[in-house]
Amino acid sequence: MKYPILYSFKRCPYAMRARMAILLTNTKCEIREVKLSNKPMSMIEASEKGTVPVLITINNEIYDESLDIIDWVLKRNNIFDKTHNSSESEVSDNLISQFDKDFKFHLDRYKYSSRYIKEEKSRHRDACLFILKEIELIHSKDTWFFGKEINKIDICLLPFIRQYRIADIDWFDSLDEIPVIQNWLNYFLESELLKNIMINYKPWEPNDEVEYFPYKPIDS
Ligand SMILES: N[C@@H](CCC(=O)N[C@@H](CS)C(=O)NCC(=O)O)C(=O)O
Repeated sequence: MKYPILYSFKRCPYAMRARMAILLTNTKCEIREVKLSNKPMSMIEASEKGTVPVLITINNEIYDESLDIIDWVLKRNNIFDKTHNSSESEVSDNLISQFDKDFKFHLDRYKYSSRYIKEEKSRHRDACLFILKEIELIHSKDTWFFGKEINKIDICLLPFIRQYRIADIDWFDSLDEIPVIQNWLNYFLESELLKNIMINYKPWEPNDEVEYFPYKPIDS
């Protein structure tokens, strides 16, 4: 039996969102953990831009953007279909692209400030906070962004907000301007979902025994 192949990296927020979609739809894949400093030749041959995640379907179609992987998975099993309406879908798509552009831009310059201009660190931190404050106002205040059911927006945004917190946990936790975002993130941090996508796989080498993801279905 052949399964899609997923090149992934445990802590990469893009790979995390792809793994969440794969886990929630229970799309069995062969997983290949990538060490970014030593990318497998077969991954570069499939996608020369050299970023994770990369998904190769059993028909040899290549998806090398996390959102395309999520869409491919959802096309086969749209678990989010009935959980939000079309205006929410629009909000969702807009916020996801804002995150991938603006939030990520400032997050990199805040989190990895040594690679950028040091003095600008707090400016980038505040630019991210500004975006989070806007989201605070439109969040359902329920478990997930649009209510009780998890959606694409949750899996796409939360890995980046997690990274933002990790840059300075005490500072993030002491903020009093974004209680809804903090609750949302905390729920995610304590979830089975996060636990089940953060499995330690050793970096893949061509002759290794096949490892599968999901490791086990989410509800077992
Ligand atoms: N737009 C891509 C971005 C993927 C990306 O930048 N992944 C990072 C890891 S978080 C990466 O692979 N970087 C390549 C490297 O560090 O060599 C996506 O959504 O999949």
